[in-house]
Amino acid sequence: MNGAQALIRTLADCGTDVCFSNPGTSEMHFVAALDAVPRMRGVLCLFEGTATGAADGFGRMTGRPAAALLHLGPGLANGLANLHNARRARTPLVAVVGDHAAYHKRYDAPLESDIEALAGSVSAWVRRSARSADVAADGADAAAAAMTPPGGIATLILPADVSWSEGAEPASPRPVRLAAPVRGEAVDAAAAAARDGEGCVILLGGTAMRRPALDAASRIAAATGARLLAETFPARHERGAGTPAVDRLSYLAEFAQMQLGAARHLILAGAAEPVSFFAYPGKPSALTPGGCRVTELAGPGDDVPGALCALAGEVARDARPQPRPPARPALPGGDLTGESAAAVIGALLPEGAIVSDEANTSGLWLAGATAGAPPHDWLTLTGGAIGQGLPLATGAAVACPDRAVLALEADGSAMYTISALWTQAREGLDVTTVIFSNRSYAILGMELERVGAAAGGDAARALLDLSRPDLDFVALATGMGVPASRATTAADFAAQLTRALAEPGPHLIEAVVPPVGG
Ligand SMILES: Cc1ncc(C[n+]2csc(CCOP(=O)(O)OP(=O)(O)O)c2C)c(N)n1
Ligand SMILES: [Mg+2]
Repeated sequence: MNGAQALIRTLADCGTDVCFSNPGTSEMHFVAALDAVPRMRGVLCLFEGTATGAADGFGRMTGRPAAALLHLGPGLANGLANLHNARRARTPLVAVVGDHAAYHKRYDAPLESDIEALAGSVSAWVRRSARSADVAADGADAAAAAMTPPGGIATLILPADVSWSEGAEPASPRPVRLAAPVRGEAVDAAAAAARDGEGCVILLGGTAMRRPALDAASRIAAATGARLLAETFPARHERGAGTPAVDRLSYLAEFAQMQLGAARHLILAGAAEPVSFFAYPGKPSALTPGGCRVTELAGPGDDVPGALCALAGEVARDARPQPRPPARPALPGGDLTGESAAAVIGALLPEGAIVSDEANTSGLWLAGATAGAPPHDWLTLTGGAIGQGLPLATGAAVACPDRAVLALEADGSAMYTISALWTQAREGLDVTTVIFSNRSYAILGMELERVGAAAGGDAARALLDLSRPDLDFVALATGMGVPASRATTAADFAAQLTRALAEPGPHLIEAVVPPVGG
């Protein structure tokens, strides 16, 4: 057995049985080994950012790592932005990066580069496999490292000669360390803070954004009057009718400060202390109100659900969770805007849907319009690096073939990784993509003013404008095998979304909307 075959068998044994791939010459033995190990599903992605974003979506939905197969330093570099988002999401993910054979490296052939340096910027674990006899053990270690709480990226650098040399054998899966147990002192300190009632905010993040943690948090809030808020960009938020309601902290620091108000206590449950997304002249970077005491109940690598349940046991023994009642907006008529599109989505969102939200400014109304829709999962742009939404939806659909996946995607962001549509068509994935076509980098128009830059002149505005020519997303999608249509009224949009959700396979709707504030 050669190294590649042993590695792939081992990864599959460890639960890593999908590989989002964009291979090159140095990965050819890995590619060839896929036929020898049919348990590993290779999924072709036409850009590495699509492969890494899809692996992120898969990992967020399954809780186990997908692999991304990348071609040397340049392939890894193309995938880095979505690996950055995956790192922020704390998604378990194994990046397999092919490299030249060891003896070839000293010739400095054109694709030679510092892979370790690139990998180090996003990875919790990096190893270069030295021999085919070791590569399976390296793969097992990589899968375990990716799963080590809170979850992270394990990068295995795979030299071509390690792949092709014989003498390898599969290795067995490694035990994975459990999340750090609940700390009694932290629960006691949080209990004292929570008893401050309305003066206390509990900031939820990571695994606190799902059940059973959400139910425990809701009981604590019901019993004490403490307020629940969530981190701005959670990896995966379980929400909708029957689930306790938790508002997310606003992206805009001004609003986030209002939400935090004059809190005297901030309890962190799986979330970091809140900070402004960017620096703005004369504005604070840290958003914790002055004089507010911060108590960490549980960090991201801790047993966050266990800690919230323990806290509920202390302060909310008899309280019950407060589920959000079912409520859907009525289907609107009239113009198609971000607001009316959100109402249509809220009216039609299927039960069990997975939403990949990169709607950006056009998504302002989505949280409100979908809050009482049937239960669903909401995936957000954890690391702020745009171009995540379409790949993320692709990986989520591979992970959950029985669930409807909805990608709510801003036009500018869509263009970074538009090739994800082709993978959706190739794999027959049930993804409905809504492009919010406002023909602009609208948020940057707002940021131009917020940072206090000189009022945008024509040259500045031209860099934020996506017209001249207008992007034709219907043509782009159909050119990649995804049936598509364009909606310009709320009624069109409702009819097209109804149809897209009812039919299997991928669909795209270009929703032409005016820019927010424009
Ligand atoms: C990888 C990466 N490159 C660039 C940016 C800077 N950036 C932030 S928002 C944005 C434009 C977003 O436009 P669009 O996706 O159309 O959303 P809209 O603002 O129009 O709602 C850009 C270029 C970024 N966040 N990440
Ligand atoms: Mg836009």
